[in-house]
Amino acid sequence: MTDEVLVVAGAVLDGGRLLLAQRDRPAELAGLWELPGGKVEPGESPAQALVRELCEELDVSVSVGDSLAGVVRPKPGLTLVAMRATIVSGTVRAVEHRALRWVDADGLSELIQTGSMVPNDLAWARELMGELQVR
Ligand code: DCP
Repeated sequence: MTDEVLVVAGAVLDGGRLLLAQRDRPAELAGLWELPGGKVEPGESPAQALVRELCEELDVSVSVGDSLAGVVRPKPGLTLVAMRATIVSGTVRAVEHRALRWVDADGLSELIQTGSMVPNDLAWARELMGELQVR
């Protein structure tokens, strides 16, 4: 179905920290933090889409790993998945976001507790907290 939208988000973990990006749009999400990513385009695999989106949004090349467990269906026709991504070249910069930050477990916890995460991304919060805490 052409009106089914799949969004892939990247869990970029490096040295015990997770990369989060602060949205600049739309108004209801502006200022909130997310796993960067975007819509899978026709003909792309989710992994290919994530490579493209993180190049566009963060100006880095990534290799894509496995998926996180959570699958989010916030409304009919929209599905979000998250995949691990490792930076293979470049240094992240906020091309389309308001800001970027690397968080440890405490940093992620604070953003969750203050309502500063994009709501859909809370589906991955527990798994990501677990990863950050074991390090
Ligand atoms: N989204 C989300 N959590 C993320 C990434 C995206 O909840 N970590 C949501 C926000 C939007 C939808 O998914 O409702 C699409 O995300 P983007 O706007 O980031 O995707 P694109 O950049 O591909 O969209 P467009 O090109 O249309 O601007």
